[in-house]
Amino acid sequence: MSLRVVHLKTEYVVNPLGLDEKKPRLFWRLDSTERGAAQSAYRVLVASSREALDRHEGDQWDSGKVASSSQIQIEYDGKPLVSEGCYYWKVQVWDGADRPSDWSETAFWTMGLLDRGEWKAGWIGRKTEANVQMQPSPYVRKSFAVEGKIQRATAYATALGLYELRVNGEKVGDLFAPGFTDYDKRVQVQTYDVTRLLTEGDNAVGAVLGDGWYCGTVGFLGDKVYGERPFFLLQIHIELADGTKRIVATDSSWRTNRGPLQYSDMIKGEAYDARLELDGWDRPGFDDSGWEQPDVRPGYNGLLTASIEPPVRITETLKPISVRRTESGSYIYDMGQNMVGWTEVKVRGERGRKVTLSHAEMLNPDGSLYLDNLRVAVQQDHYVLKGEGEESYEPRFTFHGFRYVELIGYPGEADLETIVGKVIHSDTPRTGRLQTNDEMVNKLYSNIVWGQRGNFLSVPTDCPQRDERLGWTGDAQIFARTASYNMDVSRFFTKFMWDMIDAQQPSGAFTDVAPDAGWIRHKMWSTRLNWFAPDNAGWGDAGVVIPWTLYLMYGDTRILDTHYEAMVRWVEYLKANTNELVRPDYANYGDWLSIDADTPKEVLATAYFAYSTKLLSRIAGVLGRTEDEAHYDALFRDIAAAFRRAFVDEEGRIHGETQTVYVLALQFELLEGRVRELAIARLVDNIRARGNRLSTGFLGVGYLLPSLTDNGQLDVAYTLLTQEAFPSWMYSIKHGATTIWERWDGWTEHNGFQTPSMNSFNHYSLGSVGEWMFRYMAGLEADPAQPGFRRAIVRPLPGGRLTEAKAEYESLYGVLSTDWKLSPDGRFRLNVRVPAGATAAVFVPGADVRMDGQPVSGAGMSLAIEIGSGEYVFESHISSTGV
Ligand code: RAM
Repeated sequence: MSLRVVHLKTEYVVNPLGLDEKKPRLFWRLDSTERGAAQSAYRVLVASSREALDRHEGDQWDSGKVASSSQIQIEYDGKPLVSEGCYYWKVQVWDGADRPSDWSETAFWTMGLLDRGEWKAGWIGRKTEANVQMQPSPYVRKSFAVEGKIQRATAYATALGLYELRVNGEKVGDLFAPGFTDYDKRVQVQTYDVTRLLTEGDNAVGAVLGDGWYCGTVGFLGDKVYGERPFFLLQIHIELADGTKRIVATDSSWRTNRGPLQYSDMIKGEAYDARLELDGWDRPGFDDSGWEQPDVRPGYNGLLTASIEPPVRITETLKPISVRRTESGSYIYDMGQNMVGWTEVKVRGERGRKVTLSHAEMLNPDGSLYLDNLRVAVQQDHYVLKGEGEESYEPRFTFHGFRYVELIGYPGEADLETIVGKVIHSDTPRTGRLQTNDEMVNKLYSNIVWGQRGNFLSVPTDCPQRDERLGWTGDAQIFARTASYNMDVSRFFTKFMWDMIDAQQPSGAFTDVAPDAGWIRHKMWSTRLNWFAPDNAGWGDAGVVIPWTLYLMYGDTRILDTHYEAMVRWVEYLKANTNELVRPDYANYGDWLSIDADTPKEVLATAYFAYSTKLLSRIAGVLGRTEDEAHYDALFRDIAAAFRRAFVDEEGRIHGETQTVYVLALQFELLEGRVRELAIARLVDNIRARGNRLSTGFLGVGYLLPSLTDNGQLDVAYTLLTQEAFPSWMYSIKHGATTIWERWDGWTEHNGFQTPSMNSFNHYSLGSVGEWMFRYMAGLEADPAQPGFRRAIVRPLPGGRLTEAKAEYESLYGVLSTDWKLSPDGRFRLNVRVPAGATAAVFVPGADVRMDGQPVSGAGMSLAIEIGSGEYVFESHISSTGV
């Protein structure tokens, strides 16, 4: 048998629990050692029991044999799915010669509570303590008995705030649940299989509650943005072997108390007094007679939706690389990496002793922690010892961005074993890897990945250290493509799109920040921050760019369909706010943090208006809305013409004459003919006049190298990539950067640290060059006509000081990779691997192209070699004049 069906996923996840999608989408991969492996047909069976499926009975859905090569985004099309249903499925495929495969292994998914009426539980919380500034974290608990053998037990949990669920002494679930949403509109519900944690007889369930984004500090927006204090909602559905069912739900029969967590705030850190621990509180038999009755909130008007976002987890533990004792007796650790998460400390000492962990990204020249850039954030955690031998502590509802840790008040001698750093982020599986012969380029790529790890935490945040950490949409859209090469962000951005939709204004404007955290609703922008507008060019456009990116990378048409009307509203909003299709100059962010180059805001805003409109036309086309496709294409052309009339002269000069105006005009296809050629020359002249240096900010930087490369300037692109003089990517690396800095001039030899009020050393936006590395340097591109890498366009481009590069991307079909090497004598060798079920069009640079040793006539940069799955070797000869 040549084909094997493997790696079954439902809604992008292996065996997900608690879905609320009525038509979940199914995915599988093919495993084959043969070249050109592809399926010609498939059959999916979905059954309501494992036994039925084992008998090959698709009592829920039998797709029948479907003549199709599709392996991704297969929509379930069977009987209606019911609340709490558990569905088992498997697939059989046929190869090109119509030979059937074996059936795949069985996969499954479960549905959550689909009907609001099924929620019997009440939202429980603990009353605010008088005269306490920062409130202690409530502990809630309940003991209960189960009579009979347990067949299946499922917990559905969420909170307005954060929760850590405990069942019979064990922690259930992940960190920072239920995640950040606009709690006025929706909260995500997590589903857990707790069958093995419950026992016949006595049980206990409990939770620790945190303030989180609901009532703790959110960025610079203050605290209590959504509510006063946290509330918890839980239902455990228990099915006994005899068929009886029972529900354990939060209500007034639970008990609550304060515990050791004195406070725990995202932005202000945590304090934990181990002397106040409630030993055994989460186990049966605990005496809670001294605990209080919780109060039950009247209800909740928002939506309870199945959790979409990938859970937040500790994904790595880092050991410090050095430690130094300061004069004051504290210890300063270097973790060797700017990371996000928290520190765990081991300590032994007398009862009541307080140990403090303080976190910073950089050191001052005198070796002390550089804390100036935190604004009002306090990256400190305090632990009071109980004094009973070795104790260890790590926080729970806060996180920090840091490379250096100061350990204050430590009793005894601290060493490298005393602390570890826990790396925490949304656990989006790694999909991309990239390596070249150039150590600095490799470091740049590493910094880009760390920037993503440091900032994808429930939402794509701008930075992880100061009082900000918000879902800035401009940062997200410019980095989305890079992010989607690095990691599987399908669900992460699907969730974020709901945040954007929830924040979308009645006018149609998409906001700068999502969830908007009350910024607009509470009119904070007009009082506290009056420069804020809800429709910034390059920010609001995320509402179109992100769905398009998910379509390209995952072939996801549902995201386009679901948000189509919202995207139309955005474009129509922009149109209504133009002057003959030119967006006026207004107080927007412009090409944020560009360096010594101010891009006129009306140029930038009109260019982005054109871009969103063009993407919308393409999206309409994908969805088969041909009239809209033509309509928005015509609108795009009109905007482009208006752009040229308003801003471009006959000599190809664009108003503002910054690199960014040229880059956007070229990339968004706003120029034509000779003027276009002249504009390219002007862009190159600008770069050269600056000594081969860039000047782009957040919006220009992502397209800088792509627009140069697309327009015959690959050598200039490579020069910028490896430029080491200020400003450049490599400048930060030369000065020790382990993440991407917010600003090109975050620290310079001449001026030291930039303005502390805005000087993050872990902001991913300027790392959007990662996209170019994958798409152009390594040559791994998605074909929009066959998205999700069903057909890849492989076009590697050697240049500059790079002589070797290899990259892989784990697409939904499996691993696609390139590996190239350019020898000093011009011999070019390229290995390409294409996963089963996918194909590739390979463009080989140079002349005398050979595939697997055989000459291929006509092949090159303008004529592709079409290949199926498998591994291939290409060779060519590149003359000294380049590709
Ligand atoms: C800064 C944020 C973010 C950016 C906005 C305009 O405060 O850090 O990165 O998008 O401003």
